[in-house]
Order: sequence, then structure tokens, then C-alpha cells
Amino acid sequence: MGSANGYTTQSKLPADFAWGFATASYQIEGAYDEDGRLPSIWDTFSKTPGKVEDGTNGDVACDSYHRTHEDIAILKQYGAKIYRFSLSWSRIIPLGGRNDPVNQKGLEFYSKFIDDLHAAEIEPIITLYHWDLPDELLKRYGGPLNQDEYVADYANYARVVFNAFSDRVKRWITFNEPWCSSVLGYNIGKHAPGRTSDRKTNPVGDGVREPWIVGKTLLVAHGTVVDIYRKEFKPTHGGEIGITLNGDWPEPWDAEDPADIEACVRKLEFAISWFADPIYLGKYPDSMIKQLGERLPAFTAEEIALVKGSNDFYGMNHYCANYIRHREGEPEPDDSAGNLDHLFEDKFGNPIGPETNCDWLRPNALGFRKLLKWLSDRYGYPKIYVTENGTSIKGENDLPLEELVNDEFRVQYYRDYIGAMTDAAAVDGVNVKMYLAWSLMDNFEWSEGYQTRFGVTFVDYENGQKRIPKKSALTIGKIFDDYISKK
Ligand code: PNW
Repeated sequence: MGSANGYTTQSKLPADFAWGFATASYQIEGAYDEDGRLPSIWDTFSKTPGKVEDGTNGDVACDSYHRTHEDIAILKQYGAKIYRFSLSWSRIIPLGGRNDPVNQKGLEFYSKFIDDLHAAEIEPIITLYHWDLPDELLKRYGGPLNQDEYVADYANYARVVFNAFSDRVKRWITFNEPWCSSVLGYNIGKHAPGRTSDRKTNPVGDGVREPWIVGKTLLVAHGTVVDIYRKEFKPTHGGEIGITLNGDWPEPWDAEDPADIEACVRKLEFAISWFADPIYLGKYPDSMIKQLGERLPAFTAEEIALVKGSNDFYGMNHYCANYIRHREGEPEPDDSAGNLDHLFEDKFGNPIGPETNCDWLRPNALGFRKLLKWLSDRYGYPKIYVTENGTSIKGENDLPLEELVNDEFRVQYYRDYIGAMTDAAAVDGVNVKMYLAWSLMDNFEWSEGYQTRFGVTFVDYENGQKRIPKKSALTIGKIFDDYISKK
């Protein structure tokens, strides 16, 4: 049977397909100054006036540091097989550096959490870095702007973590969305540390050069840590490691205009292939070399040897689609998108999808299927784990509780997106093996604060961070029950 939303209902996912939910440390943990934790760049950034829309920060967040048992209980209730969470580097090595002390209390917290997840028969998947760099490393040497220092400190941190947990954790993600760290952090300035060439946003930063330096640092750091894992830990413990990249789907603004069609490819290359081409193909995409010239820092032979072939799986974060219109003339010096515009309507005024609470997110499930196929073709049929997918809802935060928990819009989003992914697997032959919904619960949505909610669980920030399941929480398991083949 066909569907207006672009998926058939006959397809099946393989019997070994796994699903669950995802979160990140700074967005949920709170306990910002407990048991030896020191500030990360997100503590500092969120406390800088004007950086977060509702003036909030992650001091308390979902209080997950004190409520791990509640988080495990809802995971269990929803039937999740997997939980992806990230570690706060600032809890484990509070000052961050390779000569700074390791905080045993930080390691103990995560160690117990991992044990408790296993006891509940939920597999932990760990993201080593989800944007919360120890603030001291930014102050000390500029964080990822200093490749040698950053790579050495990140490698040390990763080794401490692997030593502590690789007996019990078998899937690792080195970085969450390096595009966001580079572009939102160093070009647009909307994320920590907020550097940009836009002097209305920040008096410091060079959005023309810095994002490309940061991107390379993160790639080399990823390659270095994968090498450490494969040489020092994988032989004993097995396990897999990869990076998670964000990427949304482009449709041409004018489907008849070859320049818009070309711009769609450029959009994918600037957002995804910047990182994925070096990892799978050993070089940057030509479109980026052409536009950025010597600003795109070259890899040494040694560096590219570390980066190429460094993914055991492709971690895919995906949310939405855009119409893409090419720009005429030379790109702006600080352009980071490939000289094009992101639009929500095509030439004829057709919307790409409905509005949400985020100015960047318009759902379009067929785009998910198309992007899965595009990745599969370009990167030689990699094993893909969808490590985030989800939506906010326009005005959700203003609804009375009984309406808010009846989140039909999100339920439909998951039906459409999981259906589209199932077609990508069953019809298009994409090797997608895992799906994690963003997010297990409402949490600190970065520069949007708490007013934007992505959770399948409502978190009552005014009443002791109580967790209340929304309709979508229990729907996801039912959807997968229908799609996953029985053994
Ligand atoms: C991802 N954008 O971030 C992150 O991995 C999550 O931590 C986050 O909560 C989730 O998506 C929802 O936003 C993004 O502006 C944040 O294009 C912003 C953008 C993209 C991804």
C-alpha cells in the first residue's frame, strides 16, 4: 500500500534491527558543580547574557545525575533495547588536560549507570564528546583551534574512558555532529564557544578561517582515538567505534534549474562530506576545495592515514529537509554552506513540511529515505546507525499538560520517518541497523533553552523534574514491533 507520506507499509526491517533513545550529558545531567565537576564551555556560554533564548542553563536540567533509576525505568517501560548517552569530560577530567587529575567520582557515576543499564537489559552506547569541552582547555589553548594540544588531550580522555568501560560498553561514538561544533561554534556563533565574524554577535572570532581548522582538528582527533581503540582495546573487548554526523536532505528550489540541482549536492558536501569524504574516501570534496582553497587545511600523509577507514559504522543524525536555491556570484568570505540558501518553500510556494518549534526544522520523511540511499551509494554501502531522529512541536511548551502529552504531531513524525527508513532498508537495500529517537525526554535544547521540547517524555521542570510519558513514548515500540521481522 502506498502512502502520501512516502512509505509503503509492506516493508520489514531485519530481525537483528535495534532501537532505543538518545540524550547528551549537558542537556540532561544537571549537578553542574557536584562531586568535582568543573565548568564546560556550555556552562560558561549559557551563562553569558543573550546566548540562550530563555536565559536558562544546564545547572539542573533533567537532574539525571540524581535520577538515573528514573531514566532507566522509563527506558524499560518504553521497551528500548539501547540507550545512547554522552559522558561529561568535565566530570571525568575536570580541568580536561592530559596532565590534569582524573576524578574517580566521575568515573564511578558512569560505571554504576552502565551496570544498572545492563541489569535492566538495555545496551549502553556512549558518545565521548557531545559539545561540552572542559572550559579550562578553551582558556588554556583555544580548544580545537589548537590541533596538537586538543588531539593529545582528547586521546588521553578517551583512553581513561576506554580503560574504565570497554569491558562493558561495545559501541562508541567519538564525536557528535562535528559540523555543529565547527559551524555553529566558530562560524555562526550560535553554540559555544560562540566565535564568529559577526561583530553584532561576538567581539571575537574569525568565521572565515576558524571553522575549517576546527573541523580538521575533530577529524584528526576522531582518527587518533579510533586507532587507539582498535590497537589497545578492540583485541581484548571487541566492540565498534564510529563518528556521528548530522545531515538534512536538500530538494532543489527550482527542480528545472541545473544550478539548484547542483547546489543540492554542494549542500550535502559542505554539511556531510566535509567529514565523511575524508573518513570513507581519504580526501575533502572538490566543491569545498574549490570554494575554500587554502583555508581548508590539508592533511599530512600521516593524518589522512588515521582518518581514512576510521568508521566501523556511520552514525547518522537526521531531522528534516530544505529547499535549496543557488546563489549567484562569489560566495561571502564567511560562507560555510556552499553559496546557497536554505528555504522552506519551493519556487511555487509549496512548503517542504509543517512548521515546528525550531526555525531550522521542517519534517519531510521522504527526504530521510533519499538521504539514506545517497549515503549508502556515496560511501559504499556502510553499516548505518541512525543515532538521532525526532522533532519539536510548534507551541508545545504553552499547552496544558493533558494536551501536551497527547503529542499526535510527534507520533505522526515517528510513523512517517520510521516507515521511510524501513523502505530505505527493504526496498532500496540500505544497510541500516539501528534507530535511536531524539530524545528520551525533554531537555536543555542548547540556544533554545527549555522552551523547545524534543522528548517523548514530558519533564516537569517546575515540579521536581518529574517525568511523564507522552503518547509518542509508547508508540515507537509499537511501530518497531510491526516492522521488525520475527526471528
Ligand atoms: C542535534 N541546527 O543538534 C543534537 O545532536 C542534539 O543535541 C539536539 O538536541 C538535537 O539535534 C535537536 O536540535 C542540532 O541548527 C542542533 O541545524 C541544531 C541544528 C542541528 C542539529
